[in-house]
Amino acid sequence: MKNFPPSELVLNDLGQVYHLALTPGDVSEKIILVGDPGRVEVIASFFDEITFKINHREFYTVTGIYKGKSISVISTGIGTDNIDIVINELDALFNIDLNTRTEKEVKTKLDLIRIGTCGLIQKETDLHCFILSTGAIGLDNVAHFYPLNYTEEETDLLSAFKTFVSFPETIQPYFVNANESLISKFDSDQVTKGLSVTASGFYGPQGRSLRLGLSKDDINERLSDFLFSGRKIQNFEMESSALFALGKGLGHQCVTLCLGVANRKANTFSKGYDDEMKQLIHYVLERI
Ligand code: R1P
Ligand code: URA
Repeated sequence: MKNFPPSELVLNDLGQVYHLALTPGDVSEKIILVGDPGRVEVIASFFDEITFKINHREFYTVTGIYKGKSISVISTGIGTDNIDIVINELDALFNIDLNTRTEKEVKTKLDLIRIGTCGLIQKETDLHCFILSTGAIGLDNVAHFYPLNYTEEETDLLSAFKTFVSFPETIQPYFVNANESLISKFDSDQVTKGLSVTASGFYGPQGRSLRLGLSKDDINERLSDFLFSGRKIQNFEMESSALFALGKGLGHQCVTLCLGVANRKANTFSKGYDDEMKQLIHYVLERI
């Protein structure tokens, strides 16, 4: 059986996984992931009881009970590089015996639900709408480091996307669907379903131009016009591609719901979204 040495499976002096500072039993099998550590407290304020809390770097974890269900919420910080850490360490927590450093025979399948904010790229989509990501096009590179299998539909969509939007060869997009069973829990007329583009930055990689300008300036136009089997791109955010890819590769169920806080076509940004974010959190908590 494969043994994971200290350089690969990194544990601190307390036996906790290195970045998240968690030990088995600290978190539930239903986990809400958020970018902003401040959003953890907001979600925890909905819990009837808090059973565990820890804060290390940008990774703030709270476990609690919501209407009889045990749920954890963890902040990932911004970006797919952090998602690589969070998903690998959460999977290790459940599916590797941290004492013997060997893979467990019986695996635990996690529900990983991201609640985020996003930039809308269809002009007619209103600020503060809820976007349910049915799949994510990754403009980051995290998934390329793993031996992942893509479905025929994922491969076809990616190839249509690469033909429609031409990127420099240094950018190699990938595409992964969210989990069908989680999508069906959140699908209603309160959400707009669509594809997400996961960008490797907030400014240039999402077509924002400040002093430095852009090497490729028509990208947002092309993204908003892309259509594949009735699926169009609704938003930009910065974590879902790696979440869906690594989650699926490790056997977990993943999905993302985001609140639209910018409309890139209308050149608008929310003046405040605390109440709408609470409504999205409530919408999610009631369905998991
Ligand atoms: C950028 O402002 C951040 O907001 C979005 C993006 O994905 C990125 O992390 O999500 P969160 O609000 O969850 O952080
Ligand atoms: N998050 C993003 O990644 N982009 C936006 O425009 C807003 C939130």
